[in-house]
Amino acid sequence: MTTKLASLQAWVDQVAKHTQPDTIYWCSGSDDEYQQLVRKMLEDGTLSALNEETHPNCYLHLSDPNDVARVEHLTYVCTETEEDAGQNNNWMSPADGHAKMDELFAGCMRGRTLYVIPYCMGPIGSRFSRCGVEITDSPYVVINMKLMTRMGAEALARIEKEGTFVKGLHSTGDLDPERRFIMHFPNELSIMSIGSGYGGNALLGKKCHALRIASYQARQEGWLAEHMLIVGLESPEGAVHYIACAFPSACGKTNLAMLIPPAELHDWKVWTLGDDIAWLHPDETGKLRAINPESGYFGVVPGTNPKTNKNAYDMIMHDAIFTNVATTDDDEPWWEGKEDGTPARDWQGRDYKEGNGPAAHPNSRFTVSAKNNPCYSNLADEPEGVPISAIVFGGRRKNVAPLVYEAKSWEHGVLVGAGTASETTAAMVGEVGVIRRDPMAMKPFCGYNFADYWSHWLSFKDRTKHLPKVFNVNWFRQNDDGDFLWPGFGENLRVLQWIIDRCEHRAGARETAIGYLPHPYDINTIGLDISAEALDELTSIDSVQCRNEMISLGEYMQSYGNRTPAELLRQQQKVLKALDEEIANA
Ligand code: GTP
Ligand code: SPV
Ligand code: MN
Repeated sequence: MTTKLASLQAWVDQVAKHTQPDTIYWCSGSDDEYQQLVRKMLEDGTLSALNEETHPNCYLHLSDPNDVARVEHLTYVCTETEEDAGQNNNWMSPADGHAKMDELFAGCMRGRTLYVIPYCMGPIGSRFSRCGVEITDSPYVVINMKLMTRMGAEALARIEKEGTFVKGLHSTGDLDPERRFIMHFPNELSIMSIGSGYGGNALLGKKCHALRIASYQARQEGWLAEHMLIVGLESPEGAVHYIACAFPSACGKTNLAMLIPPAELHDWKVWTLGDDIAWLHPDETGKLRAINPESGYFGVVPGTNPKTNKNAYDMIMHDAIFTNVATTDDDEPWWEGKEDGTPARDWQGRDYKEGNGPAAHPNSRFTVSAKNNPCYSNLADEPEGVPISAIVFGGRRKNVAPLVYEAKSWEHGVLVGAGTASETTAAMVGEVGVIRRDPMAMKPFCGYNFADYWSHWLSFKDRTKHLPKVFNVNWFRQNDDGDFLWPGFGENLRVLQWIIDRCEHRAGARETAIGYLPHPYDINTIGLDISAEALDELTSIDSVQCRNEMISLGEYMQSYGNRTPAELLRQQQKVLKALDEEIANA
């Protein structure tokens, strides 16, 4: 396979000349090709086979111990001016970015194979989908892209027809963190990534294309590219509502997207559309419609067990790639929170010893095709996507944020999204458990200035007649002993039920300064083991804490200077004033 598209051929030739690979291989995306690459990697030790009986077609990859998560400090957006990238991004001028990357890429593929991966983000036939080509020297990236995207011949055919595509150049380089960079050139629709073979740094269709480049394009073209799951919730009456939820990395998207209803809500059905990324477009009827650009999952392994997420647990029993998990004596994958088996070797391949830290890396991941998911929606391939009833923001907060509340308007909802803050997780390199601002869960992924991004969000007021309602959730409130107040996982459906009932104007709430909160009795707790005190705490707010939070949000938004939309600051002042009144009346 090669291509009849001259611009693509010219780019591949030029990259090959610069990086000096031994061989060039055009990926067809076939199952045979996948198996051949797996065999090659089993031979050279890049992969090892897991227990064939319990985990057919499952493989383990242990990455370099220095290369286990996204590297936000080495991720850059190269726009003409620094202002356009915004303080939410690291910036380099396009000229400097190119100079740096050209130097690092020179000769980097000597002795290696250059793989050309044509891919399509979104259903092949959808007008909302966008194509790209990733060039990589990592066969591990190729097999992951096969599971995560619509990759190969069909994508190439669409690229040749359209003539445009996002160019993604990737090399694992020498894995030295000093020579690792993930660089984006949004105006050129191009990405260059070197020095990492891990997840979001290397599978360029995902965060680099479908979020950073796509968010930049979406602003120019009037749509949204977001770090959101998409899930369909079918009530016992057969009505289906689709909701899109933006939670920061490792804060519960995959789990919510394939939730299993608790016994008391057994007559509800849950359908997964996507677990990480949503592309949202206003349609002709004034609704917001969503597609999932991906076709597989790169999900957090630790914590997955038959009680927390049976769908995910079953889904990764076959045809899955495990990265950085531990293994048992009989080569079954093992991780913290699996609640079955004992580790024999840890994620670095060493004999497991308790003093060496967790057996599986906290950011160990599974890669599987969405076809493995027992509740994959039959609308996931629908070219027009699904209409969204509610947008839900959330984060990991020990305190301050209640279990759930509803924003008072679209503009207020944008403030709620902009105010998302969350404890950091192992998904990125750095300290874990520190609260940081993560507006719309897009801090690592917005390809341009956040102030312009907030204006873009506000602009949907005029673009879209039937805007979704906006909510905020927090599954991670803790008591003084550090226990979670809310059981989470499947029980989260009880909160989603309230959200849907609010959309249908049939659930109660009380108005507070920060939005509409449920009374404790507005949440369906039939059969739920939760104390009245815990439920009271989950459904109440501390006005003084909220006021401090609002003040710090105001300072944060103003730190973006005069690009910050005045409307957002007006919304913040309004909430602040209401909180002052609440405190005065207390
Ligand atoms: P990314 O793939 O990094 O974007 O993450 P994600 O948002 O998809 O997070 P995921 O669903 O994989 O969850 C991350 C971690 O949070 C896992 O260890 C889960 O077990 C845990 N988790 C998910 N949902 C809940 C919940 O409702 N309650 C609690 N306590 N933990 C949860
Ligand atoms: C995230 O960090 O939000 C992920 C995992 O979804 S990665 O693909 O590595 O970015
Ligand atoms: Mn993510």
